[in-house]
Amino acid sequence: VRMMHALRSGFQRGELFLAYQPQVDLATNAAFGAEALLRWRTEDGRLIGPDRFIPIAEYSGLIVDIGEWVLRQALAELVRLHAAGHCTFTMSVNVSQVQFRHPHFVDMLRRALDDTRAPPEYVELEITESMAMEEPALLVEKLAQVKRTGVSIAIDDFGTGFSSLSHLQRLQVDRLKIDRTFVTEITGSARGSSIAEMVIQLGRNLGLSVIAEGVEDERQAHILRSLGCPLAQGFLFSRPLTPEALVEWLGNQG
Ligand code: G
Ligand code: G
Ligand code: MN
Ligand code: NA
Repeated sequence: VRMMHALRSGFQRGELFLAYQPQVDLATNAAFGAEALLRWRTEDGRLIGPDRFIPIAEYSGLIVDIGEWVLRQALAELVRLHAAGHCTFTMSVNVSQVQFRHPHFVDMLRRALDDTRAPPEYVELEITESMAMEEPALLVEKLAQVKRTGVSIAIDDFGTGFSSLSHLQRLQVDRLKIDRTFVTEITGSARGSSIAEMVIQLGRNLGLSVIAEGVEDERQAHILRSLGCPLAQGFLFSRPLTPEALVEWLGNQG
């Protein structure tokens, strides 16, 4: 309860900010986009990660306002990046299930796109695999509405849930994100690499884009390339960056 109050006042005081982690094409290592990641710098200077405060934001309902702020912030950054000459850059934004289920979610998305003048075709929303498995009929319809705004959809943490093939086919998703745990296991156990391999294969068979997350070293990148994984993000390429550092990092990429 104390953290909930601290989060509410911290949010109002502007203590939340976004970090942007570049996403790259594995064939060339060139960045094509970034994922916006939420951070909380508290009054006393501590940095708190989303894993700790998103559940509280969801439980308290604060996530609806925070999520709208995150979306608008990320869309505004996308517009700045395009204006700075990175005109095909994409922006991925995480969406909580509480936020997504809110009856006004699609209206909120449309207004945010209109107000910021962000081009929807360069915007991706990330929903988790556990969300993608729930309430099939409602979800299919809502995703269809979201897709009509022009944004694309990625399934985050893919491989941790149990999406059936037929269910996945009914959802209008565009991309699967291989969960970091399967990337970590790729150099070790055969089973770890087989899950990553399965997701890459699944993406190919269903005509979906695939991105590996949490890529930390060259060995992992090499194996992913050999498995035919097209895209990646992780510390090997870059940590999440401030907007200024992202622009500088993109400049240094040449
Ligand atoms: O990189 P990081 O440790 O910040 O991410 C931890 C988790 O928090 C990830 O699962 C990520 O998807 C989630 N996350 C990061 N930013 C946001 C956000 O803006 N909204 C929501 N709902 N989840 C986020
Ligand atoms: O949305 P998602 O849960 O996938 O968020 C990605 C999380 O993983 C964020 O917390 C981000 O900071 C973190 N992350 C990004 N790249 C790496 C990496 O290479 N290694 C590890 N351990 N974490 C990473
Ligand atoms: Mn994510
Ligand atoms: Na993830």
